[in-house]
Amino acid sequence: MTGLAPGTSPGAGTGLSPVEVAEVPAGAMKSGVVKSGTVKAVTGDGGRVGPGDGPSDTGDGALGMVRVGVEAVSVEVAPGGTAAAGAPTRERPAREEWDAAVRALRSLPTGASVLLACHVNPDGDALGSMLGVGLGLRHIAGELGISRLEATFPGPLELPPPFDRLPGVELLVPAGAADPAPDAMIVFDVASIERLGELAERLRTTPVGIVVDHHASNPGFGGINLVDPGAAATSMLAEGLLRRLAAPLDAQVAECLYVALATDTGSFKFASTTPAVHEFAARLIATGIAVGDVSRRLFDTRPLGAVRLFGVAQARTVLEQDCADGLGLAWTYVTLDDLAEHGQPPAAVEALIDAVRCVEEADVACVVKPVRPDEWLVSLRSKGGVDVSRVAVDLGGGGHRFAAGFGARGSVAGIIASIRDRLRASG
Ligand SMILES: [Mn+2]
Repeated sequence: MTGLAPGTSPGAGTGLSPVEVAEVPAGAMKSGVVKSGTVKAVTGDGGRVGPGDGPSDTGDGALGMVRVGVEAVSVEVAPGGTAAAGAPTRERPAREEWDAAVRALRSLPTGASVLLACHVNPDGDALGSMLGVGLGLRHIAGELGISRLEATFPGPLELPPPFDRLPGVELLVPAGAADPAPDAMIVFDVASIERLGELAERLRTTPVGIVVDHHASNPGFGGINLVDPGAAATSMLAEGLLRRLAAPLDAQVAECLYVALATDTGSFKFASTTPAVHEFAARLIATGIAVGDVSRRLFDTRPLGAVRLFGVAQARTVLEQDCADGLGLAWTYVTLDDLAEHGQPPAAVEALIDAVRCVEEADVACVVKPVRPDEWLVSLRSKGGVDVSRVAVDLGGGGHRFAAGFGARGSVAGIIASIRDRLRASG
């Protein structure tokens, strides 16, 4: 119940998840120049600019992070990662991969069943890319001989707002009800096959398995891999596939792809927001989508109870200036009682970290969120001075340099003390 839903973490609502931050849009976390003046890029693969193959030829390749807004750490493109004028360009995905995908989808048996899937606890990019392709394929289903077309993701079929209003949600079926043996399966924004949960086996056994993704860590676990770590969102690759299939780009398809793009670029704020991202957005907007409404739903809408809850939690933010060798730690927490008092589900506080991250005096931000009595999920963010993934890994979680998380038990004070210790150790 929150307008912050794009930020819903993979672990939201599922209890303790050490992989709160497992979902990493490429480019989102390109990090920044910090006090030392050094430039740190999470990866430096990207920035290819050139003629090339449309929107997937873009971007700053990077390991990114999780969710909307979360990733808006300072952004400074690493010089080594940017495209120098005249730098050689490399097509990604390779033309052969695109050709193989198009050929496979054009060669489906008559009456074929196609199953689309995205990662567990899907975010805007996962859902938007999947449903955009679903709607696009539906337009040309007759031509491709597709008679059964379904979209799904692992776990319970629950869509946090505002994603429940995406065009194409009628394509969604619970994983258990989806075709157990589709003729083709296309998966979106899935960095590793484990992120497909109970659907992983279906991808392994389907005659045509296509992976559409932009995570730098993607090992290429599909039969056909349309993966570009330089793309700001999976939706850029999704559009590349639709375009090659000559599927029409109407406003419904475009809205899905736009939601995906806007969420994975943090509303076009992250370093992954290249000229090609804006060009792609322009083409999507040109279809007539209501950008103002979509943006408001995505980024600027939350229930009154959540607004008040944020106020309460923000008001008790603590600044520990001495932490992390003086870089500072700002932290706050929310309890189950807070949620109950304001009538909010745990997912309502996903974006609270973005508010805490605003604290100018601290490099590190932390929010302790309740799961159940004595169980917590802890979000950590850094503006660049501290590798918070080391803290999170040390405490049983994971993530990336500037956005990480872990599950914890015990008291808030105890959890903060353990973070304080690690910050000292890693300082
Ligand atoms: Mn993504």
